[in-house]
Amino acid sequence: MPVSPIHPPTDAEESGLRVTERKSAAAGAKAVAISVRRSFREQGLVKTARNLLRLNQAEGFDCMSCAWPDPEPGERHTAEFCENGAKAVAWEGDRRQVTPEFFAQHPIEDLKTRSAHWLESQGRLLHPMVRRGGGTHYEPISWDSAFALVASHLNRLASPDEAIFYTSGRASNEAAFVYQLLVRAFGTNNLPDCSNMCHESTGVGLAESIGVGKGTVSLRDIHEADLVILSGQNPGTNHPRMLSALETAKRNGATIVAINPLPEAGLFKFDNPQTARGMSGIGTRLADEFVQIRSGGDLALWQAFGHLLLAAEGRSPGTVLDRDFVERHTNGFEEYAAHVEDLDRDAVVHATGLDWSQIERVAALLASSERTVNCWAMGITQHRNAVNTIKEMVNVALLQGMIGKPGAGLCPVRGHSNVQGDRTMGIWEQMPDGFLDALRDEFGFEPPREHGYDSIAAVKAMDASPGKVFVGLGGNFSQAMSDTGVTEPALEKCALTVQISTKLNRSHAVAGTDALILPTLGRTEKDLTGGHVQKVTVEDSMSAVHASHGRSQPAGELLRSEVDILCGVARALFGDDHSVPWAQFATDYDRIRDSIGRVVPGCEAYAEKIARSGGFTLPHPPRDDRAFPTASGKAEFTVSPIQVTTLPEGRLVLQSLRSHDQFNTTIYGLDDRYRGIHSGRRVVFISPDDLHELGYADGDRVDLVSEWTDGSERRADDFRLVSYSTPKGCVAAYYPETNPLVPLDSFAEGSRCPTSKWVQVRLEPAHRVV
Ligand SMILES: Nc1nc2c(c(=O)[nH]1)N[C@H]1C(S)=C(S)[C@@H](COP(=O)(O)OP(=O)(O)OC[C@H]3O[C@@H](n4cnc5c(=O)[nH]c(N)nc54)[C@H](O)[C@@H]3O)O[C@H]1N2
Ligand SMILES: Nc1nc2c(c(=O)[nH]1)N[C@H]1C(S)=C(S)[C@@H](COP(=O)(O)OP(=O)(O)OC[C@H]3O[C@@H](n4cnc5c(=O)[nH]c(N)nc54)[C@H](O)[C@@H]3O)O[C@H]1N2
Ligand SMILES: [Mo]
Repeated sequence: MPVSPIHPPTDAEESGLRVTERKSAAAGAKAVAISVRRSFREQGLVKTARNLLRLNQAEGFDCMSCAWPDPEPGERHTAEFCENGAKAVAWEGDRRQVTPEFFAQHPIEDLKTRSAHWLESQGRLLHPMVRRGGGTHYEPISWDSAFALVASHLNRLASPDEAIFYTSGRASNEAAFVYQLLVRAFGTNNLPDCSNMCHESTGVGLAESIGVGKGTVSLRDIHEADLVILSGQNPGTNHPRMLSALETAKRNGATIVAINPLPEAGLFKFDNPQTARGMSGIGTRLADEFVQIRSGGDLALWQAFGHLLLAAEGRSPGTVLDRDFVERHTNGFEEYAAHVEDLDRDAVVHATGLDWSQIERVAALLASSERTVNCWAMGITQHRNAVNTIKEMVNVALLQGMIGKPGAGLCPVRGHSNVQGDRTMGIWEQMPDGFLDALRDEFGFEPPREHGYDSIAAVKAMDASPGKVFVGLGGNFSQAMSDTGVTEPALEKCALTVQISTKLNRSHAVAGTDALILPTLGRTEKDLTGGHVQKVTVEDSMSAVHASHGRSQPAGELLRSEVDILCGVARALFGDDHSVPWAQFATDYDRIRDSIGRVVPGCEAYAEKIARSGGFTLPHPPRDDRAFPTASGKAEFTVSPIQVTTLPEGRLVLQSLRSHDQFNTTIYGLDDRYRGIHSGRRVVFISPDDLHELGYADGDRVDLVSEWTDGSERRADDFRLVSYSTPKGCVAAYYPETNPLVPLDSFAEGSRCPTSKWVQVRLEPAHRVV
């Protein structure tokens, strides 16, 4: 069943696409120059200086570009930000404005022809807008009429489960708490979120193995580690402040191992712009060992590490394993040991594409390490076997007791700045009963117990039965989700779509019959809801919760905070005689925090704790006490088979990833400096061997065709081939251009995270010339 090619609108500048040498170091003076220049252009001089100095300071605002933690208040630099954080701040501080006149000039059909870069580059959304009855244009609407429209649609649904409430990971804890409360008071658990496409596999894998779905380290642990392993992540682009932590670890004598199909610049050398060494380009070398693994080979690799550690322990008993930890704190060691003893070495070499000698070298580093920190991101979570891969990494950590001791632990590196906090606050389609009971006791209504839709189920439901209501608290669902060719029409089948957004994106153009755009304040902006300055709180990748104070002048007078908007919807829906004090929540966020303190585990006395400079860290039993809240009360060793996939002749594995010039679906610009790509995004990175074997040359243009097990095919057309250092058989291209290629049913077992890093494709000569 072939699906017609999808060619989302491309920027005119793409015709100037240039390819140069890739870089082998990240940051440096150029990064600072670029961030400051971009800031000036978008925000002007005064705002730039003010905003950059407040970024990640104790009394400033939390950077929205990633979830990497801040150092202790006394240990922060004057400039605690990175190039990409500065870009995110400048992007939000944009002086350009999307006015009602803009929407009068640009019918929705026109918006649909525009590229992601163009849409977001129009500036900040300023006015609530509505499209009625499938009309051609968005028109202005008052806030009260907008709230009434949402309420009337929701009230008309046959069941609350006909509504879907998506969250992107930027919402503050207060907004997230109010949102899930609104949704559950309405009567559904349909709370899909971006985490479903991101670290869901981590949450599931860690919860099964150690009883808590979050990482076990603090920033200090990274500084004190003697071995840091970076699997499936590109910190130079996506978590640049992590490079400072790695630099500190390195200075303290750590060894760094990077496991990645691509030699990402930030894995090798960091020119820290905060230091003279960095600015002069001398910098700090990072990875001591680069393991250029084939896509999806990580489970096999970690099983081989387990095998080799056990063998090393066998040779010199008492030197490699932490027997005491294994005995006291774990379950299932014998089965695991028997399974990995029997390792199929050929399968490992085939799955990973690595030399056995390199695997042995890294295993020897593990064996001799007293303190290992293991970090990972999307290169691990977005695979079919992601959950088992994470559990396999945990197996190795358990062997050596690398949980709950200084300088060691598991470090999933989160994506969106508050994605972890949103989950803590109840944004999840399957919150446990304890949380729902607490919600009932606090607010006096019975929350629904049946699990709701995750992101995939949401698309299927919208597709299968038209007439639903979709609400997006931030994000860009149409582009973030897999299978664009299914997701977009599914959204368009809705009776109402509501997007609470800061900037224009494609999800505003692929809209329901009725559609609302509700413009909101960003994290950097002063929130004067209720007539006084409000702060919000967020949680970072290491479970530290702290306040964020927006200080800059809002982009427009009509903008409302997310909390205010959600309370407005709730009041229209439930009236003022409701068991939840919506009106008070909207005027005083401390009231929300009081409730958070009583409902959310670990947040007792929330308001007082976040008043402290630097905030507080949520409890984490495995990290704090080596206590494992699993069913057995112990950390679980698990046994997973190694599955080796052999692709048919001429087929490749495609991974979709981020360029240096984007934040998820927000495209800041068309360059990917470290990988040598300029003025274009429709590229495929491919190994010279594959080019040769398939009869193509660097610079050729191809269409990508993905092939799914049911025989269906999906196409994305016109990409330039770029000869690149990537394992044979593994190619890479950017997200979201490649999302049309990821079948909706291609997801990780156990977590249902789309397999954005593993899609079987073939290349065809481009049939369309741009
Ligand atoms: N500037 C910026 N910052 C961001 C974001 C952004 O878009 N821009 N996004 C934020 C979000 S939401 C997230 S989730 C994070 C994403 O941060 P990352 O996870 O770093 O993002 P990706 O670009 O998806 O990169 C995945 C990496 O995994 C590697 N990889 C792919 N397949 C495999 C595999 O099978 N095995 C191994 N070992 N590696 C593999 C790729 O080569 C690539 O280096 O960043 C956050 N921060
Ligand atoms: N193929 C492929 N697909 C992927 C991925 C991949 O690696 N490959 N990665 C996945 C991952 S890890 C993630 S997290 C998702 C991301 O999915 P999303 O979180 O849905 O997408 P974003 O691009 O981060 O959302 C951008 C929009 O958020 C809005 N926004 C920005 N700031 C704010 C704010 O403060 N408040 C509100 N209300 N709105 C705001 C703006 O309107 C902006 O256009 O995508 C996933 N999709
Ligand atoms: Mo993410």
